[in-house]
Amino acid sequence: MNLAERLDEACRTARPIAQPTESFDPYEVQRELIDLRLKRGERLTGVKLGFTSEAKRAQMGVHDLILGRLTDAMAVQEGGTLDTARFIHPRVEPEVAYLVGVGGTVAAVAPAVEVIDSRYENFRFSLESVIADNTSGAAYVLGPWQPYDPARWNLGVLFRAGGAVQYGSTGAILGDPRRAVAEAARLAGGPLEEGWVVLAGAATAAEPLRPGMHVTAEIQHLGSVALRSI
Ligand code: OOG
Repeated sequence: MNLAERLDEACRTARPIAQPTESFDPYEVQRELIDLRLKRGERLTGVKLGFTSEAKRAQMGVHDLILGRLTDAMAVQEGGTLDTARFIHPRVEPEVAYLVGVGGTVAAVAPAVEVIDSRYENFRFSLESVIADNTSGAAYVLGPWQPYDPARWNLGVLFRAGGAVQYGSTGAILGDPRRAVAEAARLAGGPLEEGWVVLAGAATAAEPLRPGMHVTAEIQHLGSVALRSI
């Protein structure tokens, strides 16, 4: 099996794989991996950025922006329940989501929680191998869309995951999270489609997602989003 097929199987069976030893083009493997999913009937719903905050770069020891793809199979309903048995070693992180409007503009903004789950053993990877693995993307939940106000970009974030509480700010994401849409279009190698979601990257370090947790991300002026795990 090639790397895309190994990653796809790891994702479907929730069994991690070893780091690749062959050489590969990271975004090309990611494209092959997403193609396998689209062939099974999944639909693209947007993109996600990774390592946009210093908290995440420091946690994972990686120092470049990365882009992954979102599909409808990854979307979880607000307030919904996620079965952790579907994943290998899932983690959750608070994010800001943007809704892409006409011509790559920002149509709306929402609080979001992303579930990441590296398909590699011990959640360890190189920049190249995490890109191939669709940047650890596993699931996401969006709160209600709010009108986008460009003046309100540096907003406080309160993140609760089980007993863990973290504080952050949306200003920690690329300095100003509006840059996320421009960076996402650049890394995607083309314009973002109207109606797509852009997850701008975590505002804090990720927390492990275990069964029986209540996870909430509350963003100043934007409201909150919740998720439960079993
Ligand atoms: C890679 C994904 C990072 C973020 O928000 O920074 C990411 C990982 O940490 O496994 O999604």
